[in-house]
Amino acid sequence: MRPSTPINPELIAKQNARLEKDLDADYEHLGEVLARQRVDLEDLTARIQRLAVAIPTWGVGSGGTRFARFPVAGEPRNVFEKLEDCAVIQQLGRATPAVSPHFPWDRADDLGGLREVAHNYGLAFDAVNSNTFEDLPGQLSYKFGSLTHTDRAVREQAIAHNLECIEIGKQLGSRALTVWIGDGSNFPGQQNLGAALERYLESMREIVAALPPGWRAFIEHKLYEPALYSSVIADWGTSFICASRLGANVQCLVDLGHHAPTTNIEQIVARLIQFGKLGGFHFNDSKYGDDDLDTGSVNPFQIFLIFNELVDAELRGAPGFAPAYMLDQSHNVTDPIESLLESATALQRAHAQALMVDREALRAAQEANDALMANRTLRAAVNMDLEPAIKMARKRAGGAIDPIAVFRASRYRNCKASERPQELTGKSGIV
Ligand code: LRH
Ligand code: MN
Repeated sequence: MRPSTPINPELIAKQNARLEKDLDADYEHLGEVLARQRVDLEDLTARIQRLAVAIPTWGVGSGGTRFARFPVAGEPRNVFEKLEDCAVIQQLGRATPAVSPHFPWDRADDLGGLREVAHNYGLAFDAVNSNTFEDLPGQLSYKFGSLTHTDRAVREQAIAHNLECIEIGKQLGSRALTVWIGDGSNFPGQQNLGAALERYLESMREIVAALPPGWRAFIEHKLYEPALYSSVIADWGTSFICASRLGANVQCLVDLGHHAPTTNIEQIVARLIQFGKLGGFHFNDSKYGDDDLDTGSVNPFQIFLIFNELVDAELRGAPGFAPAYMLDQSHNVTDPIESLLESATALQRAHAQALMVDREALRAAQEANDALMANRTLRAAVNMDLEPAIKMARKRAGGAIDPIAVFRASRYRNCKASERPQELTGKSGIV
């Protein structure tokens, strides 16, 4: 059954028709350039088409900071409207066939209906995200933590929520649970650092024990925020040790914004691949902290260096290599749909450039300690203009050659603005 399409397919066809001739010429030229490097453009384009990224449901709404939130007109008010917006991103960009939901933000009484709606949009559910960093009315508070709280009753509440997320995920066809906790402390001495981690492991054992066969649990580390002195799962090392202790189906999730600014994240990725513990990513970009900016908008070279490690692992068949690629961004000043379209393309671009790395030459330069030639070999790939291949991959998959132009021409945002009246809450916070 053809997925239902929020954007009129004729508009995509009309816009593509105007751009096709130039694209074909650019594509042919790129083919000649790559042929001289013994690279088959058709093979590259096919590999670009195979990259699948999941959209965070919370990303199609406007983000915010602790100071304020400026909602975009017509932002989605429930999970069904979020799926509709995710379907626009998939229809135009053809790189995001899955969504990563967050509970209770995406709660729905009819989960079967939710799964069907997603299916009708051609969308599957990637990892479900639990939420034990916000209080719900009538619940014990997570003010002093959740899975690591000193009070067993609070830990049990947090464990039960994660088990509920697994149950929801099973009904949605998901096969992974992402566990990020904000647990930690704001003062030296406030928390017994060792005991807190012991409580974490004790709680996670109960959650991991409830994972259905074939499921994975992703541990997401974060240096700071909301805890401002110590976070229980602050870095990849802690995440790695816990994942190693908790079982083969427990892996580490790397959110790019969860590291100190100068951290060498591509090396963390290489380490996690080496030891079979790379579960997946929350891609975004940042300048200072967990800024959740658009992927590739600040430091596109870093995304390329990460994909350089991923492609290397893919080509050498690294054992247990099956990372989940997900975005996790917060859009404060752009249209979330446009930002997510551009971010998915940024991942396609980094992946394509990493596929262009002459790995034989790189390995030879590395073995010969020819630092300049090694670095030059990488930069040669990142300096390649592979846009014709990325556009052709999109067009051949039924998408728009220029998704942003089609999105704007569709006036989708305008019609949602009238369709989805907003009650201005004026409250701050990321969602
Ligand atoms: C924490 C985080 C986590 C999500 C939340 C929306 O900073 O990255 O992945 O649960 O953002
Ligand atoms: Mn994240």
